[in-house]
Amino acid sequence: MTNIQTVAVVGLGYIGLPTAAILATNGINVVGVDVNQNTVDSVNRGEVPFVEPDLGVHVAGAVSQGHLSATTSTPEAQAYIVAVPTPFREDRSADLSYIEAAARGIAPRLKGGELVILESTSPPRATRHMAEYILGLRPDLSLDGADGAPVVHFAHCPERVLPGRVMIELVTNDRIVGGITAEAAKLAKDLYAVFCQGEILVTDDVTAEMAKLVENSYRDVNIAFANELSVISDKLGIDVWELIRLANHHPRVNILQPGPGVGGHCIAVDPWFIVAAAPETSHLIRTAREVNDAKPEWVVAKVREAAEALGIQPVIATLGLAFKANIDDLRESPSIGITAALSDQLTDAKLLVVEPHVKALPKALQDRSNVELAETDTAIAQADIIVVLVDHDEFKNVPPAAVAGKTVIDSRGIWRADVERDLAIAAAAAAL
Ligand code: SAJ
Repeated sequence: MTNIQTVAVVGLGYIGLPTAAILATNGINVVGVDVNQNTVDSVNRGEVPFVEPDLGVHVAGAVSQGHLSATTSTPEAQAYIVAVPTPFREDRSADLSYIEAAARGIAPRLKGGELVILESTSPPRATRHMAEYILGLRPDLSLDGADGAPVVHFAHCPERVLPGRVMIELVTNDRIVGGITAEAAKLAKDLYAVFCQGEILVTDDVTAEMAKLVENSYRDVNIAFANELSVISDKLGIDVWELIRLANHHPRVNILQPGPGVGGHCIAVDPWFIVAAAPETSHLIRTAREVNDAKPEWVVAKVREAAEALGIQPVIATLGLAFKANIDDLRESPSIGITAALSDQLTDAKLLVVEPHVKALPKALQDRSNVELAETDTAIAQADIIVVLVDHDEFKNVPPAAVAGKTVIDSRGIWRADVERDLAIAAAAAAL
């Protein structure tokens, strides 16, 4: 049982807001803090500023019950959860400036006895850096009570929820809780037990930081394997999705799916934190990043070849801008770079960009005379070349006859993986 009744969640993004909402719907009094006034205003109206299934219901419920509110300045609280971005800099080391800004907001509010949790995905020792930073601003407080100074408890509790399934996974996933001290870990464990039904595993802060990075690197390495197979298969003239489907019938083989590259704010970023921490020894992790980062260029080259083969100034429909299926999150999305490169390289082509989850083109694609946002049906009907970049359900449901006779470059295998659909497309093409 936790004694904590008031929590301030600093950073109301894809992780902070769901965490604030789930704590609040479980009876904790939560104040969300964000530098963006629009985010604060929308949360106070009970609205969610981005797409995440079920989050809206939680936020609206928590706000109307009076358990959740938002503000731009950090209030006093018994516990603080920091969920701010940790991007990487040009040299691929982690940028901790958002954590430091959050720490500057928290430090003046502390009296001693509080728990400060870092949830942001962080390089090894970031939690210690945050603790030292706060105690540097507040030398009257301490980590361990030396000289009788009041203690502040620090822990790292990485989130592992999958965008698109956040409200389910927040409750059901096992959770790692790493304390700088054993007492900090215990306090954090008790707080997460308010809503987490999975196992809560206790360790130290640095192991918890690495566990999170390792999980995402594991996935990156495995996606790189699938992406490399897709390039090899193309050279050999075989269908990689058929190949993977067959290989995965082996009881100990489970190959992931190739795509146009790896996007999102986690898997494309976190492995670099490991490489930066141990550059001499992170061969496989670095190579996986390079393989995945090279995939968008390969897709662009495929489209250019197809355009040359057609010998016309083609209309190209690019399906999807999000970094993965059925979400509106465009962060680090390979589709954006691919679409921008096609616009730069195929200046005579017309690009019809389809993304059912956004109302406007992102900045990188605005003000380009050969790019416009279009509906799925219109783009497919007008296109000579269809490039599938995201496996949104809306694209999966396109009837086979609609794409018959067109050149399809399907980086996600949404149509090619389905043999029956292939046959239906062939039949529709034969009937043309
Ligand atoms: N992707 C593929 N092939 C696959 C699987 C994914 O190309 O077989 C691509 C996706 O299209 C996307 C990228 O990889 O561009 C990442 O997508 P994802 O669904 O694998 O992961 P994220 O980034 O949405 O969420 C990950 C999750 N981590 C793991 O699965 C180990 C999630 O649990 C973490 O909480 C999240 O990162 C995070 O916040 O770190």
